[in-house]
Amino acid sequence: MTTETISVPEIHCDHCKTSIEGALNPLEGVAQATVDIPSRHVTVMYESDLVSHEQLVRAIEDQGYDVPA
Ligand SMILES: [Cu+2]
Repeated sequence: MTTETISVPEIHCDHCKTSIEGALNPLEGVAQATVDIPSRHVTVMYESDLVSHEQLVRAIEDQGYDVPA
């Protein structure tokens, strides 16, 4: 299991939290995705042989958020 923290500066409210968590948690290989609004971080626990960092980032970007490299 890999745990990664992804910075998403545009996170600002419960709506952001709901849409990002809702996009990540259903992905195969994601055990848990949690958005922390004050720090604007997404913490994801996942199986790296089932889902890649790039797929996680793409799922966040598909919700309309910029993920700085
Ligand atoms: Cu928001």
